[in-house]
Amino acid sequence: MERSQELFDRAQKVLPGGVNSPVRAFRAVDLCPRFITKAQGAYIYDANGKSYIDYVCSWGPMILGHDHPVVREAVEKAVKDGLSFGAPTEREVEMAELMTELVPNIEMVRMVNSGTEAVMSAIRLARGATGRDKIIKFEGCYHGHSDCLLVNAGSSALAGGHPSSAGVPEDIVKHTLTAQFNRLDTVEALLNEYPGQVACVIVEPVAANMGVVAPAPGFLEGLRALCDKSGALLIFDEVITGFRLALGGAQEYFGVKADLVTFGKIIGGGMPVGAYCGSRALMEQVAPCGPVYQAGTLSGNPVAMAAGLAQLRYLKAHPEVYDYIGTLAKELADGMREAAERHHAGVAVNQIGSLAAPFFTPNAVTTFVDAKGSDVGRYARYFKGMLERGVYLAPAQFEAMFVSAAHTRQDLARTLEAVDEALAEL
Ligand code: HOZ
Repeated sequence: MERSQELFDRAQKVLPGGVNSPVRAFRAVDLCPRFITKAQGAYIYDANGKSYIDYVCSWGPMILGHDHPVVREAVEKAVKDGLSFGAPTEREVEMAELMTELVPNIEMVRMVNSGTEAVMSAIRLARGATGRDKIIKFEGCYHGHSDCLLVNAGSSALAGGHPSSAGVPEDIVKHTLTAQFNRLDTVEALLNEYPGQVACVIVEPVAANMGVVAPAPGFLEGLRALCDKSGALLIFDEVITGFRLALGGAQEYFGVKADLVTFGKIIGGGMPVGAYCGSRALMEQVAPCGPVYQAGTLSGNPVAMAAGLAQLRYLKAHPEVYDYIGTLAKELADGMREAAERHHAGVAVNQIGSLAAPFFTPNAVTTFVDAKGSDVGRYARYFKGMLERGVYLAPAQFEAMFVSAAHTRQDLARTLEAVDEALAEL
C-alpha cells in the first residue's frame, strides 16, 4: 500500500479529516493527500520518495525555494540561543526596522503568529480607532478563520462548500458586510447604506483565494477614495501579496496607500509568523500604548524572527528575484494558455507577478462570479493528471500557483509538458 495512504488512514483516526487544515485533505480533488517528508529548492518529496515540482510553496512563503541555505543557517544559529523567551529581543526591533524601511506607509509593526491573527487584530484596531463596528469584506476573499471574517470566505472555506462557518454567532457577523471584488459600486452602496458606521474595508489587493484575480484598473484607487470619503480605514491583507508582488508588496506594486497592512507566513520564511502594521498614530492605539488589547507569548519568536529576517534581507539584497519569478510565471501562464488552446480545453489563465491560476471556464475571470463559473470537476481531473506527472498544484480550484526563485526554466518546460498531457486527457 502507498505510504501516504497508510499515513492517511492512521491520521483520520486522530485528526479531523486526517489533517490540520482542510484543503490538505485533498477532498476537492477526491484523492488521498500526499504526506510530505522533505522539500528542497523547487521540489517536495512524498512519503514514497516520489518528487514533485512544487507550485504550492507552503502557500507562498517559500519565495526563495525550500531549504534556502541563508534561511536555514539563520534558523540553525538562532536555535542554539533558545527557542522562546516571552521577552523582547533585538531581532524583533531589526525586523520592524526592516519592514518599515521596505514597506511604504508603515511606521510601526506588531508581530503575531499567523495571518489569521494579524487580520483579526487589525480589524480590532480599526474598530477601536474609529469607534465603529461594521466592516466591509469581499465575497471570495479569504482573511483567515477568525469569526467575523468567515463570511462568504474564499480558499478552502469555499472549496469545502462552507463559505460561512457554523459556530459563528449571528450577532457577530451582522457587522460584516460583503461587497463584490472589482465592483466599486457594491462598496459605495454599502457605505451609503451605513453612513458613519463602517470601521474598515479589508481587501486582498490581488484576490488569491478564489484562484487569482487581479484588481481591475482603478479598483484599489477607488477603494482608497471611498474610504477617505467615508472615514473608513483601508486594510490591505497582504498575507499572499506581501514581499511577493514586490519588496514593498501591493502598495508599492499598485501605488495605492493602505491605512493598515497585514502580513503572514512570508515574513517568517516558512516559520509561523504574522504582523499588522500602520502609521504610528494608529499603531499606538494598541496595548500597552493604547486601549486596543492584543498579546501573545510566541509573538516575535526569536527563531521565526531569524528566519524572516534572513529571507527579507536576502530579498532586499537581490531585487532581481522579482523580475525572475515574475518572468517565469508569465512564461508559465503563456505556455498554459497555448496548451489550452491546442486542446480546445476552455481554460482561462490569470497571472500577476509570481502568482497564477488556471480556471476551467472559457470566459475571462475578473470577478468572483466569473471564478465560480469554473468547472471544479475538470480542475480535479487536471490536478490528478499533473500530480501523476510529478507536478504538485494546490489541491483545489480556488487557490493560487506560486513560483519561487528556485524554479528553473527546465522545471517550467517539464511542467508545460505535463500541462499538455494532462489537458489532452481531459
Ligand atoms: N487556506 C490556506 C490556503 N489559502 C490553507 C493553508 C494550509 O492548508 O496549509
